[in-house]
Amino acid sequence: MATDEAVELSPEGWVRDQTEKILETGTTDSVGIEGMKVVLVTMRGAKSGKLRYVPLMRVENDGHYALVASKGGAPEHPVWYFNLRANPTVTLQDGTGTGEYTVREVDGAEREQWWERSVAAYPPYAEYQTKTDRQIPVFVLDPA
Ligand code: F42
Repeated sequence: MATDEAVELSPEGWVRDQTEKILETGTTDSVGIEGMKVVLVTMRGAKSGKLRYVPLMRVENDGHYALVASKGGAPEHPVWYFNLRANPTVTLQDGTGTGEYTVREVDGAEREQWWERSVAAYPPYAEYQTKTDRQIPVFVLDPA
């Protein structure tokens, strides 16, 4: 992903603050939610074509990651869900390391397995699922 391009930050205060802290310190280990780890994903906007930073919980297994489109159990998908559907190549920063990944939404048994890993990494996801009728989407990132 091009690095000389400007990257947009979230308009939402607390998300923007966490993103700025990661950028200032150079590591995602400088932030977290109740002690649980966060990764920083750079993706391209579906409509604007602009690059965007989206911090998400860290769900990792054997070099692959999951991204959970929970939006705190909101009735609608987060906007970034549609960005990933349109542009499935991302950069992910975990700690100080970054890599390029191809994203795919998973279903069936594969989703179940990653959902269990996601809830293990961040237990509030289970509660978020009870708050909404939509099934919370799970993306898996494979190294590009
Ligand atoms: N959100 C999650 O859903 N899951 C997580 O695991 C998670 C963890 C997390 C950890 C730390 C942290 O700081 C935030 C965390 N969040 C998590 C919140 C997450 O980063 C997002 O803020 C949240 O999911 C809401 O996503 P959203 O994309 O709906 O955010 C809105 C507020 C937003 O950024 N809107 C932008 C804006 O400018 O209004 C839109 C940006 C955008 O992508 N625009 C597209 C474009 O083309 O550029 C348009 C796309 C379209 O189709 O309209």
